[in-house]
Amino acid sequence: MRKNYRDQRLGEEIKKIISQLLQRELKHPALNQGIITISHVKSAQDGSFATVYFTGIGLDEGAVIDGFNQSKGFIRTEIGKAMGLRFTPDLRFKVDETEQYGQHIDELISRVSGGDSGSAAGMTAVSEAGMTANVSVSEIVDLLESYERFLLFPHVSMDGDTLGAAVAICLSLRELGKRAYVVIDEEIPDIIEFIEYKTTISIKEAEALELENYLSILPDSSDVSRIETRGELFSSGKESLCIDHHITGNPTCDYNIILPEVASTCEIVYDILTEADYPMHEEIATALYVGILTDTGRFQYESTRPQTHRIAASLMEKGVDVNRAFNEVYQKLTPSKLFVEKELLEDMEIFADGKAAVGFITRKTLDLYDAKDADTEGMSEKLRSIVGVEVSVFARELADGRIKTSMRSKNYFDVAALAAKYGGGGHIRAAGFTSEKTMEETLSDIKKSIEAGLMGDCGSDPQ
Ligand SMILES: [Mn+2]
Repeated sequence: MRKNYRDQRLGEEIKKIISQLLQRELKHPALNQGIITISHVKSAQDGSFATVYFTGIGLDEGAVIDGFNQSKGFIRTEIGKAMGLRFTPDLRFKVDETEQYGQHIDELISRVSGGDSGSAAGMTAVSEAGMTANVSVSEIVDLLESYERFLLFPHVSMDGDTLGAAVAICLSLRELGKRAYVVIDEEIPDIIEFIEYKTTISIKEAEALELENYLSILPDSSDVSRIETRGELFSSGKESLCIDHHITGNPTCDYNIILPEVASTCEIVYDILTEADYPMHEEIATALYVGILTDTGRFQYESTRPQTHRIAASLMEKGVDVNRAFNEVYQKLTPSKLFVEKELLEDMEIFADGKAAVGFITRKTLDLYDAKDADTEGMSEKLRSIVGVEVSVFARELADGRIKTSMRSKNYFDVAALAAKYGGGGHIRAAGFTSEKTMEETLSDIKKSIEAGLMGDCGSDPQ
């Protein structure tokens, strides 16, 4: 019995992790064509493999299975990391054709078509995109009105959008005389620390508060497992509200507003606070602005809408110091990082007639400059940005000696397909894998593959 229970738990864990990856990291085009729901995961008796059953509306099922298989290496690595497994089961992907299938589909259809998309006038930006929202902006205003106590929970690996949204709601509610706190259990990243505005408390502090009948709010994620250690606190609220812009098939809160067409959660929060006519002073506006700034890559990602700029303009009118925000977020280069970059550029190689660039960083280099792994962030993008380069590879040595590569492409090369050959995965334009080989071997293998790929199977120059 014990074993069965464990297998079941394993299946549940895997389901949760893949569902989460589907919302964020898995950007394989076949996995983004509709709403894919992982219905259940069955783990084999001996734990050697697990079968992942999925459902969804309007899916090209064959393509979804291919997409999953191509991303399998990445998915398994993430499962291994999340669960601390020495051996991660192999994964098989199947369409869920059991009786439950019809039920899931009905559920999904009602969620997609039944949501109240008709929010109040003036909410055009949000309501246009509001097909998966199951509560309207004005219903959320009513919900906020009906509570006096609030806890806000930014997701783990905190970013500007989740923190900005939480802080903005918190400050605005406080202006109204309500009690609100942002509960965190990790350090705030340096670059967004300045929008904290004394809103955050620890789990312990939250537990010490008298917070009867509070509303739990989850900004920028619809998956409660993304708040990890704060889960219990979250679920002890009377009700829960999720405000998010990631595609999901599994909203888990009592009230959900999920608008995948919107570039950032902070834009949705802007609409809510505006609709409610709640206070939006300079600090609130700054928190929202930083969320929008970071989630749109400084208004450069294709998710950026005209309305994104209109909201940003309106926030500026409320006093946002855009130059300060820029300096706080983007002018924090450390000497260590720059020295590491110097080493990268010194050994960088451009090959395949200038269409590919490769660079690497060893442990020795990191130690030499007292640099952290995070200091190598953005290096594959840097290599890709070279004129004429279509595909870039950045390899770094992990603390355990393995080699982690990240690959990027510009226009046509499918790096996800290439990564899959090495047991990795990712998106067409951003993918990676981890290798047990030496740095030299890894780089020489990947260079050969890229040269071959540029001529054939991974995509060739359409010209
Ligand atoms: Mn976001």
